[in-house]
Amino acid sequence: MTLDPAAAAATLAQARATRTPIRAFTATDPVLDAAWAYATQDHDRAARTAAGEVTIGAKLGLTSPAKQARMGVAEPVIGFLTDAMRLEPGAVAAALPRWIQPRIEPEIAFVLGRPVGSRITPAAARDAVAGVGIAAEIIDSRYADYRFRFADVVADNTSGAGVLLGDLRPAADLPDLTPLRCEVSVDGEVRHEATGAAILGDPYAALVRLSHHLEARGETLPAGALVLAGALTDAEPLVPGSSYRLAIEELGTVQVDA
Ligand code: 0L1
Ligand code: MG
Repeated sequence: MTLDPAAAAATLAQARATRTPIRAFTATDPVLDAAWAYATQDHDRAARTAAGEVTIGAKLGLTSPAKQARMGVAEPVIGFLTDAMRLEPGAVAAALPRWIQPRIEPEIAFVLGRPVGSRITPAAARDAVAGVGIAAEIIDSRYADYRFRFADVVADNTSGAGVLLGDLRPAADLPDLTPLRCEVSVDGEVRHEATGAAILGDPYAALVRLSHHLEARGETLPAGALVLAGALTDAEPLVPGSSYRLAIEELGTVQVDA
């Protein structure tokens, strides 16, 4: 019998709370599918809501070839963001002990100017965004050594752990995000480079994809919701004492001292 999604969500919550990584569920149950995975994620979200967390938006993951290749999952994944995940850059060092194996990655962030709940075109996706900015996402897989398959990582809320948002610019100022250059440096050394096109060919395509997901689930994100379009590059492990600089042309930088 397939593992109960409520039980899987509880196991993941326990892993998070005790900072003890677990084995991927698909290692013992390889037929677990997307429906099971999103049902598990929904249980996790309901438990967090019951504990007082407020959903503030959504995140896409594995939207770039660099991340798909590295993680061995060839399909984008979608998770949720809550207010408890928002962090200021100066708070990261103190927060490190709450994670198992944290990594940091550069993202393009959108703040919606109007609700999104049904399928939209790329042009409508641009029109739906009020503000665009750089974000640093902290991911922290609850699976040992980040070994998982599609269903596992979706169930684990796509490894979501923290979000640091840089300054926002009016989206109308930046109609084309594809050429913007991104650079990730660790302790002054450039480790990763990409452009906005790394995200599904166009970061706004991530919002189109999210709109399909929301419509299928009968869910709407309101104006003001935060959407992370996915990492432009591979992630870097957060090592205590190291400094991280994530920069995207026209969008600014996020600087983190771990
Ligand atoms: O936000 C992301 O790109 C993470 C998706 C999950 C895969 C991972 O843990 O890197
Ligand atoms: Mg990410």
